[in-house]
Amino acid sequence: MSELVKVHRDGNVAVIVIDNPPVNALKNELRAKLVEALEQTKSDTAVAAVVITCAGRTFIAGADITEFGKPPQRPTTIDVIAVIEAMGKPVVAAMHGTALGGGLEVALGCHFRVAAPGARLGQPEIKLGIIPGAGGTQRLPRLVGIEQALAMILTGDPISAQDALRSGLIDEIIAGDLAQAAVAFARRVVDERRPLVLARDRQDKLASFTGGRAAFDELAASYMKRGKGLDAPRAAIDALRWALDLPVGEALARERDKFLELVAGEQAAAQRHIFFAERAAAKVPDLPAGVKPREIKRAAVIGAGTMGAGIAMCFANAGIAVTLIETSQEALARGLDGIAKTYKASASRGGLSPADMESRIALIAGETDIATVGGADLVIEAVFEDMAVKQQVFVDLDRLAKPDAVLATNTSYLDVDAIARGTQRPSCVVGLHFFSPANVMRLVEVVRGAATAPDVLATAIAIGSKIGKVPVVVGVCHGFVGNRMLRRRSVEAERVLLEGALPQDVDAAMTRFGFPMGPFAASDLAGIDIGWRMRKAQGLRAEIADRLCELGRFGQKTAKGFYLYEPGSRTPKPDAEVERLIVETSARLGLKRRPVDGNEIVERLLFPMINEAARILDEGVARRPGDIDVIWVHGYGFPVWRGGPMHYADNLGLDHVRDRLATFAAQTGDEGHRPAPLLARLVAEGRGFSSL
Ligand code: T1G
Repeated sequence: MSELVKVHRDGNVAVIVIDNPPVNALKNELRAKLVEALEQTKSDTAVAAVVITCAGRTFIAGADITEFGKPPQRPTTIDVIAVIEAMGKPVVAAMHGTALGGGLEVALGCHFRVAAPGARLGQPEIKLGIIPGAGGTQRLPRLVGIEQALAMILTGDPISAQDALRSGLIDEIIAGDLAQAAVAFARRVVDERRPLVLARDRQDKLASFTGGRAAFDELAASYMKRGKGLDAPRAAIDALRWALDLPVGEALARERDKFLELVAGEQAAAQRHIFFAERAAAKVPDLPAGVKPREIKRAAVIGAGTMGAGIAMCFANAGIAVTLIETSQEALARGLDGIAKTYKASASRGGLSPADMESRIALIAGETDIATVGGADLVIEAVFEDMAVKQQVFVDLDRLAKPDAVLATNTSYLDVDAIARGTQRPSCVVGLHFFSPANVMRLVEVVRGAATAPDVLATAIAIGSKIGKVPVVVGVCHGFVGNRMLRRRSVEAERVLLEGALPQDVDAAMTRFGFPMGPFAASDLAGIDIGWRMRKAQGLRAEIADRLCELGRFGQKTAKGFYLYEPGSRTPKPDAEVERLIVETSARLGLKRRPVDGNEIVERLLFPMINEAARILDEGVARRPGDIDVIWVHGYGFPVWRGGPMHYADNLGLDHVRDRLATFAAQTGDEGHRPAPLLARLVAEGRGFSSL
């Protein structure tokens, strides 16, 4: 056959082995070879059954995403499945690793499915802005029922082999040699003359959904909540409804049309961009080849505040023992209580089994003696955002931590090099900037200091992935990448308030754009006083925000900020007192208020930060525009279906961004709006950020 597809016989069973590293993606050539192998084994009368399996670390992890956006080539995955369904002899899919997307759809086309105990099976297409396009929306519900299919397709999250067996997705879990046992399974099927029932012809599971349209819509609505602005969730729900309402052939055709429409769309292109940018962000081209990360068996976190506690949970969630260290028993108890409460809440929502909860809590040890860092391979400092306080902690860590420990700071803004210089081992110091809530937000900015050793950097990236985060390597500057850009947005948000908008106008425009929350509601949630204290320390002033803080309005924690909050409520309510304060401040500053529409608000808040990003790229603080997109999507709620600020700017056209910035510069007199050299250069050359 070929290296991609090999066929060997085991008695009367033919074994088709797919081998397309790293993840056996179903690329054009592979599909053609697979059809060839199937046709060959179909016509071979000595072959009574066929097993499809994969070499390497995983079963087929889906279609080849790099082929999307290009004209589809035959045979398609649908063609492959049609050949399987017409084989006239049992075909068994033997799955290990991650059977995903088109890979699971191929298995759904087989007569039987077996899996290794550690296998995970899923339809993650929704995470790429598409729906399953090779029958998954029709065959999956026929095997597992509508509820399970809705959950798998609308979340895109894989299920375990055990759940797959329980739900009827697979016929058997096989420990040991998968291919061999799959051959034995196939032989049993032949010997027992088991009927060859195709998933597409099954009705029993669909019929068991007796709730009717109302129940389906109610179930579907619960998934729509999380898909704000996304086209794919709506399409996936329609497709699953077709499974209930339409003959399978017609439903499959409609699924295909919808898939082709979505895959050619801007949202899917943006989400593909983020998929590949996430993987690129962890790559550091100038790291010497063969650099090995240090092994992290035990971690320690200094500071049990909101961030420290969340960071400790990340390690426990990944099965890594962690010591949470505080200066006092009270502070430590507060941190540990918060962690227990968070786990209990998750368990009560069914997000965690009681056993898992207990085992994670057991992995977190509390201490008030900083000397206990001596046992840790990685120490993360998460104390108050003050340089002197942080430097003192690092002097202690330098003295107490073991010689090969990695020392990380969770600072959000401060100079990692200055922190490192306070130690005798600056090469062991790196920034690990988590985002609040640290146990939820997927982003970690890995801040590479001037002295950070290659293996320390490699360790920071590896541990970031291990604890389920998306690590993005950035350089040292005030606020690194994300917060440096955020500051541009915050300054501009204040400005449009003074020029004529109100907090609710700005937040409405930004949530319409796709952010989960507007800047002023977000500021109230985090606490306006955090920025206030920082500005005071830097001698800076934000007219409105600082005035609110002087009035004791710190946000949700004082039930007053940019908005009012009813007791026990987190719903922001516009406040006439704030409006009065804003109007008076405009008058005091001699500014004539004017209407500021939603589109201008979006451009005023995003373009200056995109411009700042161009400076950040020019300085090398970020290596790729895609890194910046990943940072904003996973750290700041930038809508994934817009692909991040740099991808969004390219879609708009950089000349438009440049021209608007020039207008803003004239309007505000702010030099920061002058188009950055890189932006001007790209426009002059007719290029986009994606060309970098
Ligand atoms: N196509 C092309 N390349 C892929 C790929 C894919 N499906 N999956 C991974 N890669 C590349 C990836 O870019 C990286 O490359 C390398 O493989 C290792 O990946 C018809 C239309 C399988 C869980 O969405 O979720 O099927 O950076 O670093 O952490 O209805 O990859 O080394 O150059 O992520 O071990 C559905 C996507 C497609 C699964 C492994 N499938 N992949 O994670 O390795 S749509 C997916 C993953 C579809 C059908 C529809 C993960 C993984 P490089 P990695 P990993």
